[in-house]
Amino acid sequence: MTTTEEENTLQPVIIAGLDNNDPSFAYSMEELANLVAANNMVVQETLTQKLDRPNAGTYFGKGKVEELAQLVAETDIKFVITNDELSPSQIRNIEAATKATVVDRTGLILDIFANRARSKEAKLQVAIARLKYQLPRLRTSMNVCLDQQTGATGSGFTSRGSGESKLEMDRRTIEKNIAHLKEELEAISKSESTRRVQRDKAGIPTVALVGYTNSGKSTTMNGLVRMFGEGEEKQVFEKNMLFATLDTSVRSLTLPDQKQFLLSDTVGFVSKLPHNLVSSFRQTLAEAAQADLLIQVVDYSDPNHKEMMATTEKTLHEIGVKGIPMVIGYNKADKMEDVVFPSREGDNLVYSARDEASLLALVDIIKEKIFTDYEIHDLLIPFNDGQVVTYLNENAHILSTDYTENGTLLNVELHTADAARFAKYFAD
Ligand SMILES: Nc1nc2c(ncn2[C@@H]2O[C@H](COP(=O)(O)OP(=O)(O)OP(=O)(O)O)[C@@H](O)[C@H]2O)c(=O)[nH]1
Ligand SMILES: [Mg+2]
Repeated sequence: MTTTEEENTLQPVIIAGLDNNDPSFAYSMEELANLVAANNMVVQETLTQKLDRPNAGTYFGKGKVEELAQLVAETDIKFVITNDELSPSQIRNIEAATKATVVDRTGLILDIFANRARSKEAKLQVAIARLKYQLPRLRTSMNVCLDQQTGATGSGFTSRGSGESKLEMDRRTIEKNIAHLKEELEAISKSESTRRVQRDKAGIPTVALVGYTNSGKSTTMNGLVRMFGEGEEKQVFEKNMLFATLDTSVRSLTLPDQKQFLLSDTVGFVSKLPHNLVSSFRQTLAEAAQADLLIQVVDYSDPNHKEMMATTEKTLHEIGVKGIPMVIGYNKADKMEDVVFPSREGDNLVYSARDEASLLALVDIIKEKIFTDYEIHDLLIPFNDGQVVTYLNENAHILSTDYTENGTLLNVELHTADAARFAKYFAD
């Protein structure tokens, strides 16, 4: 199918937003258009209005609502997507005036997440967020949010109509469902957090990849796993789509000098990420909150990358991630002209996740940041204590080996704990 044919089968929508002089307004409308595309719809018309604050009843001013109604009538487009989250009555009022289905930014993002969720945990998290979003909206466009979409190829929202009565649930049922889903999620999360505690105990440092959606987190993870994974061929899902990955995956990496760390890939961010989603995904995002180091992956080739970085910082703040050292990885440098990579700028790196030299440079930075408690010593180990040499070969970085008449002389970089343990062999 050619692109144009594909576009013809996509659900056409109008996107509409209020410009309250926020300098990032144009960017947020662009982002909204990308979210629309991610939900298999296509923006056919764009309507904006300069207004300091939204009208309490109709979001837009009266004249603009009329203009929107006229546009809907002329174009026969069935969906209007707004750039902000609206109140239930605002949605109702615009729907009444335009006869179109109004979906706000939050509803749209929830829909994309619902389509993308694969693991049980992600599905539960999204389901809870959707039900919470729906509670105050019971009498409005509830079935837009309730319909389980059939798959990523489904075009746009399932429209209202025939299924409406079937889908009518009362508030109590929804509340009961939320409670039930939360219990299920908690059961899964409990085992997750136990696993996390066990890892912490093992003292293995953890590094989390964070950043805007589609910036290349999973590609970076897969590259590093290919190079340093421990027989873990398992690659995470990477794709040119928003919110490709909703699950946190953790992989163990061992570097040639035996140093080991855990790398996690986390859900991507977008601006105005719905509050309910953030709270639902808190457990998933805990991986970032408990990391020793964050690598913020940025799509350097995107002209909006500065806004995306601001969005990432804001979201991290919202989910309570603070005080963790962060390195910025300016990714996709291969897509840019005249940019030399890998190139290091302080602790940050301009790189490409598809380039091995880049990934090695990234590993160098990670090493400097997380392996701070290592020391280099000369150790003279009597031949009788051969098991110590074996241990160090497996758990430390041997820089040189000499066989003297008194035993094996090693120049070795080892963990502080091991240094204390083998201090009696020190020869320096
Ligand atoms: N040219 C180029 N493309 C890249 C690079 N890194 C990632 N990509 C592409 O960018 C797209 C998104 O990459 P992902 O790794 O899935 O991005 P992500 O940050 O995990 O995205 P989400 O899971 O959606 O948050 C994919 O099509 C990748 O192949 C790079 O260094 N260069
Ligand atoms: Mg990903």
